[in-house]
Amino acid sequence: MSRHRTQSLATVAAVLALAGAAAPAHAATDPLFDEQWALSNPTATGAQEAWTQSRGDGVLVAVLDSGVQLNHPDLISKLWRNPGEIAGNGVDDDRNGYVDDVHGANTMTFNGNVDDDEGHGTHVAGIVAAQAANGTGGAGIAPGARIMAVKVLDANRAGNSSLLARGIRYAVDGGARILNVSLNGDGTSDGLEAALRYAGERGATVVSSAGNNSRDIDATPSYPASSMAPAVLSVTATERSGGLLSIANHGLNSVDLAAPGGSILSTAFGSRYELRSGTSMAAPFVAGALALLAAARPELDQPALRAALLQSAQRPSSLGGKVASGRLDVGAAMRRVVTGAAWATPAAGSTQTGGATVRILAKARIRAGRTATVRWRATGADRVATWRVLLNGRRIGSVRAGTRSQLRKRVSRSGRYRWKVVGVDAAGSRIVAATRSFRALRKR
Ligand SMILES: [Ca+2]
Ligand SMILES: [Ca+2]
Ligand SMILES: [Ca+2]
Repeated sequence: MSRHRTQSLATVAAVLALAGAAAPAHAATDPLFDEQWALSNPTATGAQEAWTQSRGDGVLVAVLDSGVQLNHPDLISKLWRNPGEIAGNGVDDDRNGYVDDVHGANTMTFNGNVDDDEGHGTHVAGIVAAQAANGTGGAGIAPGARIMAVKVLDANRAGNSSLLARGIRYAVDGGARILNVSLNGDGTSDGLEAALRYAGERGATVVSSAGNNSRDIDATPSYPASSMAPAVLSVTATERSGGLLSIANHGLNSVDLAAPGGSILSTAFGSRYELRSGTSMAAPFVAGALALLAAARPELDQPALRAALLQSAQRPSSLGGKVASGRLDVGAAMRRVVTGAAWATPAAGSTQTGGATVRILAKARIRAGRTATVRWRATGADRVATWRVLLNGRRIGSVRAGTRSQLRKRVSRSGRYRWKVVGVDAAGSRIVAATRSFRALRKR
């Protein structure tokens, strides 16, 4: 038996906001979204492009970790429910070995007590599937997915390979085909390897963090990431700059993919939100990416979806020799699995909700130092009370509907910019939104 643990706790950076706290920016959607760089920066993971096709609706993702805060406001609606189990009757109704395992199981106590007592699992679960567009916190990469909470770590975030093996079998038997394992140990065991093979034989993927020892795990393995079982998809972590996170493990043979893992904002224990860093944060972006692909192409099996992710990865030179493929680009992977006429194309520069549309009219290029103007045209948007205008995610103004439909802002620096216009109703709920990019050229 080998000891396994998560390693991200020491890097908790900050508590950013309380659930339900006043959120002035775009409260109708997700007030912390702009701080979630892995999602709000369109090129960090390609999630926004993938979302044009899929939100991961209904796909089950098992989070094998310290548990999940079940009543977190951004997670409460995202939980899997075991159809064969009656809650709170003290009976193992579906005879799977776990009493009252309604939202998942605790592999130490053989019951459904999966409440998080550490915080790590709650953070990981939110990266996968935190609820989007509910006016609270941030969003997950696959906000339509469901979370099965499998508690394999104790309050000291320690576990072992036999608890993990048990959790893998539970998740697979419960119907999960995407498992996230953000924990690592220096050794493996026959039982763990058998469970990983079992997952593969039943068509599941075990997304595993590469670990945070700044080492080459081809030379010094870390499990389950280094396991040769084909179901294992191991993930290292990148910084916002795109380079490898300094603590992240690497390995040309044993690390498959890189994904954002530096300063990741997600749900925290105690109905909060916080930043954490580590490969533990990178793996769930990949698990969620698989959920997006699975929802878009439910007839494709996990090996095909894994191949799409690996073949479409970005290959920056900074990751050369460190990772077998490259950096996650789920937008490119989506283009690989959804092709031709199947690709759903929204009208350029507009999104539509309940019959309302808005279209942004703005120059594609201006000269830095000049004033940029955004205009918008809405149809069927009678319920919109206020138009909010953002530039690169920062609110620059609000306009009462029916008064005017343009705003101006001086742009001092050259570079890429993005307008966003959001129409909200009198209660602050989002009705419609559109984005449009432009480039400010260097001053002459
Ligand atoms: Ca049961
Ligand atoms: Ca029961
Ligand atoms: Ca949210």
